[in-house]
Amino acid sequence: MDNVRVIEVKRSIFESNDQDAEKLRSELKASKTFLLNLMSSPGSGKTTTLTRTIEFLKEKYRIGVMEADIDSDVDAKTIAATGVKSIQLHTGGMCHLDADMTRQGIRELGTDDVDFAILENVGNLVCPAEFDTGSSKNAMILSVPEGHDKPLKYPLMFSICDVVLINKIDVMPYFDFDLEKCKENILFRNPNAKIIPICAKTGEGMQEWADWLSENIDKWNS
Ligand SMILES: Nc1nc2c(ncn2[C@@H]2O[C@H](COP(=O)(O)OP(=O)(O)O)[C@@H](O)[C@H]2O)c(=O)[nH]1
Ligand SMILES: [Mg+2]
Repeated sequence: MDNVRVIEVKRSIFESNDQDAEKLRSELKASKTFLLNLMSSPGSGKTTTLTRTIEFLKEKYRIGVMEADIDSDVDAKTIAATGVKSIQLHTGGMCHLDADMTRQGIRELGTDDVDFAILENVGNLVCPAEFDTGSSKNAMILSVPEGHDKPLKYPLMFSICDVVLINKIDVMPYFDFDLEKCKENILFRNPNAKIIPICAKTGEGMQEWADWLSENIDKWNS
């Protein structure tokens, strides 16, 4: 396969990331590009979920994906294989992206032919939650092997997300994971969170997730 484009994104020179994020959000709104910021710990299933999501939505939207990592281009190659536009962002060792780093990625991706842009943020439940990327919506994945207590341990991440996907529900029988307790813990941190249990491996729950995205993308781009 052809090599994907790799962009080295540099840390923001702006003092206020929040202001810069608001600015990026309004630029994206004006260009009718919905940006999803997808976060989670490493290995919880971001790339697998995105691959499935693209299958559901690529006929309806022009999709572009930014894969952020400290190094490597493996995720961008996986996404490129689905046929959508995909670029790799390298963060130079940083454990998150800020709004200006996201803007550098968006510039490379282009917005003229993208109405649904996705940022797969760096795998981490702490730092990415502290930096508004300018996204239209924030989503996170909590996978079953991580445990149902994580909303209690990483409050900020759960409180800033519009939607929480509970992934790997196929392995629930092998783990001491209480789905109801997990939902309760998420809602304790964020009473407005939309919670969708999914299995990225089998596709279970993906229709509900795709419907949630469609509704929000259409609202943003109208
Ligand atoms: N059993 C199971 N494994 C999954 C599921 N989703 C992802 N995985 C596996 O979890 C591992 C990490 O997935 P990946 O998408 O690379 O996670 P990322 O690091 O968050 O992007 C891979 O081996 C996937 O095949 C799922 O729903 N069920
Ligand atoms: Mg990944």
